[in-house]
Amino acid sequence: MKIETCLTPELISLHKLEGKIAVVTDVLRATSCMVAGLHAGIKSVIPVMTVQEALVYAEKGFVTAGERGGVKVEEFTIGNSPFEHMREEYHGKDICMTTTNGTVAITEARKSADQVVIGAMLNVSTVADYILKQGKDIAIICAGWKGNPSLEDTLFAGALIDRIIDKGEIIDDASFMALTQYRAANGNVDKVIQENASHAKRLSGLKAKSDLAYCATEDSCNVLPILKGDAIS
Ligand code: 3SL
Repeated sequence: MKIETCLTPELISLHKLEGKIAVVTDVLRATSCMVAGLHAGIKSVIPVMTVQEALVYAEKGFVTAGERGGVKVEEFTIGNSPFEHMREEYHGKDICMTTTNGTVAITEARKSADQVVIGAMLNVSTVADYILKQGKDIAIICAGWKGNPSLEDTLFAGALIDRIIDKGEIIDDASFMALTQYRAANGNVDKVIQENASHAKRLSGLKAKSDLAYCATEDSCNVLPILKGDAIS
């Protein structure tokens, strides 16, 4: 099993995803919302690129979710905090979601990957177990922030690689960097993110500080969201 890491969606054209499983992550906060929401009881999530596309789904009765600049889109039902996605009133519901980086990464990955799996710190071991069972080559696709790599997504890549490396082979420097960074965090992923990640600082300014600790928690949700057609479930 070969392991590679794409640090931002802008670099995706440098990776050949055909025949591979793409594990897409946006720890702060899009994929954490998906994982937390599906674990809590949401039925499915349709990721789209634009607010306009999501509003078309709203007309069909979908719950709409997401942000621009970290702030809930005014016309949407909910924003991009995992705590909103876990609310009981959305259990059993289909959600349409668009975010600045996370849904972009998913849209890019699905163009050529064999399969798209949604990963977050919240479900990293569940994703690792699945990857080990499949035994296929994988590409970890980090959402980053507007074209730049992000610390929290890189740490997720490292956390996943740490769990599968015994059965796999790293084939790029980004994967080695991610693994090294994760191991250097030495069990303090939450602290490392809160003290150093630029997006953590941004979210603290938006009064989303409680999301940070939650999204940095490893393995609180044993769900394996996979994109099937247009929907993640
Ligand atoms: O960029 C994204 O996809 C979002 O997760 C960003 S935010 O955390 O909601 O600001």
